[in-house]
Amino acid sequence: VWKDAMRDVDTEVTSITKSFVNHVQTSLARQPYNLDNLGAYQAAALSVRDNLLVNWNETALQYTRKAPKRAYYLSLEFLMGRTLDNALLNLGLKDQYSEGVKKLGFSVEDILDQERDAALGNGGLGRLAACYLDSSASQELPVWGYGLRYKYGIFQQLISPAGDQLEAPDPWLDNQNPWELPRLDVSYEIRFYGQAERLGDGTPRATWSGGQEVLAVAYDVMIPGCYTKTTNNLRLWESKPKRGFDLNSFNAGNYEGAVEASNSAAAITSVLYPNDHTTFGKELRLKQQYFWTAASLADILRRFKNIGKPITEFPDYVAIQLNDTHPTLAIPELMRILIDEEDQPWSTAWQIVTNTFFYTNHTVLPEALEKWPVPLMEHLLPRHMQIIYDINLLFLQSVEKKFPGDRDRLGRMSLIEEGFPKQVRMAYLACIGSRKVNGVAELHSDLVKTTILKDFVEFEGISKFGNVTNGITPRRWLDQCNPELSSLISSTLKVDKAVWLKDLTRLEALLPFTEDEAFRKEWAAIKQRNKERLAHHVQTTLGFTINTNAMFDVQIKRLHEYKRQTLNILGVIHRYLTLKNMSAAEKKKVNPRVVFFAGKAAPAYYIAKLTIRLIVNVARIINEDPDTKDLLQLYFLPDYSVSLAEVLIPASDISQHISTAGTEASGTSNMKCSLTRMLVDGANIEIAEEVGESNVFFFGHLTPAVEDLRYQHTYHPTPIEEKCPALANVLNQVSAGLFGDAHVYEPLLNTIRQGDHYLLSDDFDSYIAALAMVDEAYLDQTEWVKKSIRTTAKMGKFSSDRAINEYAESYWNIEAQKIA
Ligand code: 26Q
Repeated sequence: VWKDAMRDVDTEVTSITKSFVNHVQTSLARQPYNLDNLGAYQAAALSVRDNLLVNWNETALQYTRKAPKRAYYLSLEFLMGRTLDNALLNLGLKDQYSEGVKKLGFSVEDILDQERDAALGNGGLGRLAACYLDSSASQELPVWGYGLRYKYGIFQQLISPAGDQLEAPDPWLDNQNPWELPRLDVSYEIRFYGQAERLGDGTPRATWSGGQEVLAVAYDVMIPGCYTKTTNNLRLWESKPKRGFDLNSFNAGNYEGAVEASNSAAAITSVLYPNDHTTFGKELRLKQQYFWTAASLADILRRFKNIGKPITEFPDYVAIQLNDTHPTLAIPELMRILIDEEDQPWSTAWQIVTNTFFYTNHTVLPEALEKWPVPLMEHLLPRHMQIIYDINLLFLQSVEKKFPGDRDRLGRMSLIEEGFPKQVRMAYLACIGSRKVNGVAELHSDLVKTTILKDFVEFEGISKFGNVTNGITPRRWLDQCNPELSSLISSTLKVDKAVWLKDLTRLEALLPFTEDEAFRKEWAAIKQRNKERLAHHVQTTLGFTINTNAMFDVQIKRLHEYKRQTLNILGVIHRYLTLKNMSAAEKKKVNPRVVFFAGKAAPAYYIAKLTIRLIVNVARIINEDPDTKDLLQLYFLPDYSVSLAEVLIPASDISQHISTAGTEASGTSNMKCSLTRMLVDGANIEIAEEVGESNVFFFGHLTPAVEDLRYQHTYHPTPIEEKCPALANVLNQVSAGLFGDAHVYEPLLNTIRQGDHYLLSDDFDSYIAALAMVDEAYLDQTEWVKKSIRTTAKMGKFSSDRAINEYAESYWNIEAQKIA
């Protein structure tokens, strides 16, 4: 255990206050006596950083000395959130720092609250990457992350008076970032455009010259493990012009022209693309992808070369995980390096590549599979386009050999989709260029194998395709955001959190305590205080007064049609209309409910934005209605973030995961909310397997039915009035202007009336029935608390430690390294 008897807390507190004051004076150049909270945060962060640096240096040194096989996690998104609290907890220094800053007249909560989120991600995929970094370090695995240092993270969401989402920039680096270490000495030149010419000397080699060259400069972020010295690295690249400005234009008096190239270089890492699932074909996005993969590969190769082994042994020292198809250009880029620069034969190069990469798929929605126009690729990356054509030719030849004469199959499997323009299918390239391919939940991985990559399973064999069910880090999502629950667990189990936080299956030992009344009371009291904490937060930030004696019902995730926030809001309206028709006596039996929504919509996603507007305007009417406001409240909390999630999740009684069956790859907020998720999709099924079906509320059609239902919608449509009168009534009320804006919502409502691709009309009745069962269950508070305890007790499987160990063992073949 980390907290051994050698540590003397008093001495630690003294040295903390000393280092704090020292940073105030020397790093911040300020006086300790009139320091504000922001200054105190900066001093505390710099002081903690000193601790991390020692471990980080030692970890790096040991990896260099021992040269174990390492894994690299390539992700365009790392949704890290705040760092200080997490670092203090992982170092086991939270109490000491709280004590130290208190002595200096500060409160640790106020200091922690000064930090801005590092929001370099859209949602699930980016947060997963952050959880995996925490788990890798905590499991002492030699894993580095590679990403981009965006100047602007995910946009800040504002809600206009009319209820529309507005976007504002997120200049998160404005106050300086104490957690990053600029490595101006680590940089690479990255080429774009230019000409590629094959040597035509009987080798596959070519030259690539001309075009634009941009510098990639490294910024390192320390990733501390929990109760271990291991402190890994997240390396983020910033783009910079190779030269400051073009002297010729400058001297000719063309000042704008002189800085044009340098501006276009800096633009590459200026902003995170705020779209999940769509928007392909944008040149700047493709530039980001190449810039980042090329810089990361150059860095990995340089490190490998320092070991002094032949290049053919590269896969024995390096595993590279592709987080979705975003880094797929790494495959042709490594081919280019091996062939053009290392002079390897094609087959050797392909052997190395296909033993190095691993590809994780995060979606089976066909419209979300990444494709890039061939003309754009040819223009931006001419050499890579040649290589992709060569890969495709050899690949299709081998397919033809296995399935002679099957022209359809060749067309289906080609890396190039025919059309105007032709497009490169990135998922297929990632698949054939990788050692293994995985989905992110059992159901999803089965769908990958039977739908989008079916032909590839038939060609390459099933053993290449696997599953690693997603996980979340219990450090942030239990210990950090719910400290009271964490202490209750430790004291009840009589096990230090240093143990159970790193082996979450130990929570099973809580099961017998479901029968312990005192324990249940304490469990419920903590939930109540978490609700009050959320209510206080909403009161101070938005000015709303929330009924904390109600059930808290949350749906917190990106806005997307497939996630069906619309089903939820239409359900809320149904509840409202039902309440309006109730007698006073009937109302007495109703349990009050507060419904929270939070989440961002992609700025160009019209239907998703309209859903937000509907939620906001329904909330206005409902929350003001004297007939119902004690029994039903509705809030849209703007600007959902990791930090807001840390307040919302511990306060939730029930969370809604209600995507159309087969559409949500996994979901991860379903693992974070303490109780009850709904619908048979993604990882929900595995969650139910673990916690027991009596502790979740399933409803709706299952995945196999979806295709048939959609066929019916298209060829034998039934009017909604007939099929689902309750839903028809709700839609009509919205159309009639019950929530204002009579005509505004028609495009949204029409997605249900016509086509109904996400099957709201098929699932609405059973959704309402499931909500009624939730109400019913909530009335029996004793049984409800038992459900809550059982769910938490059985969450062990969903620790990201389990997931990362599966990657380490079954994919990367890397081992834990003890840092002495
Ligand atoms: C790609 C190309 C161009 C522009 C944007 C994109 C892009 C960006 C982000 C495409 C997809 C994303 C993010 C996807 C995402 O978050 N997927 C979610 O991943 C989670 C972790 O595996 C799963 O739990 C969710 O089910 C899945 O939706």
